[in-house]
Amino acid sequence: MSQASIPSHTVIDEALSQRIRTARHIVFFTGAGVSAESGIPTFRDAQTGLWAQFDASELATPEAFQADPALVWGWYEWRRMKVLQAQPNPAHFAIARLTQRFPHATVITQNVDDLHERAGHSNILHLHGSLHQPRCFTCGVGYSFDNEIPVEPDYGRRVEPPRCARCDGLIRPGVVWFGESLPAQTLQQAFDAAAQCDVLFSIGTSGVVYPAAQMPHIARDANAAIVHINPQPVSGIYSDDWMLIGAAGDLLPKLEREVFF
Ligand code: BJW
Ligand code: ZN
Repeated sequence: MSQASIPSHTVIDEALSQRIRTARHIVFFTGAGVSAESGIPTFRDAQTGLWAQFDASELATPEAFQADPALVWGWYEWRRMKVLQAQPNPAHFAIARLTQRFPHATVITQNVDDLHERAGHSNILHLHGSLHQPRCFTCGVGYSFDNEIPVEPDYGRRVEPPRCARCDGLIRPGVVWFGESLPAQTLQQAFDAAAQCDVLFSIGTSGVVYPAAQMPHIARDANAAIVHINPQPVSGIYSDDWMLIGAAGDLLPKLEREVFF
């Protein structure tokens, strides 16, 4: 097996169907592309991605938050409001249905939205945290949005972050910024699932952010079938991988129909 620029498997063939039907443990590893069809912007898509419009170093690092907490908090509140107004799409629902078909299924997401949960799946491994679970920057205690009046979804608006009830520190978004460690237990559970699965779907991710991007490599090393689903070919594909080109919201229901009906 070798790294390949042109993948040899590009359709849902009988070999893939067999691998899926006989799998005991399946992993769905998802990225921003899975929520794109719900209207949530990705990060690195050329025209529409967040990093095409915003500077990651000014918004997605602990240093950025310390330098200008209201800028960072306002931007994340804008994104949280977009998610609250969005609905899960056919990809989220297909993943939730497909997980029911296997003795073991693990959903590992890099996404900070809650659209997998709202599609009916309760036990999601969130590698990069959640927009919905902020915490104190100083002491780490969780903060509840329960009584908050949402801010307008205006991405230019600065919003002062709330204060911690315990130590009066600033409340920060509950996401994992560049240079920060991922939640250790969640990461270990994800590594374990990748190492034990028979098929890993890598869906809607550019696969450039580590350590999350290790998941397909760990699964491949354990002889799992790797299936990439993306409208464009992703880098780091191996010759034995499947690369299904298209939108997750189209391809996952199609795959479900072709493999199981
Ligand atoms: C569709 C679709 C449709 C569109 N259907 N598909 C050099 C080498 C290696 C590593 C490093 C390095 N320098 C620094 C690092 C470490 C760094 C890293 O990996 N950087 C790389 C970018 C180079 N990693 C970290 O810092 C991590 N921590 C860490 O390593 O700790 C140890 C450490 C300590 C001290 C110093 C250094 C290291 C933490 C990473 C945290 C990432 N955080 C973000 C932001 C979260 C908060 C927020 O939401 O604002 O997480 S970055 C951003 O990227 C976000 C995402 O979860 C993550 C991955 O993006 P994703 O999901 O792949 O989205 P895109 O936009 O990239 O791709 C979307 C894809 O969807 C595209 O392919 C489209 O084609 C496709 N698509 N429509 C299906 N309809
Ligand atoms: Zn505190």
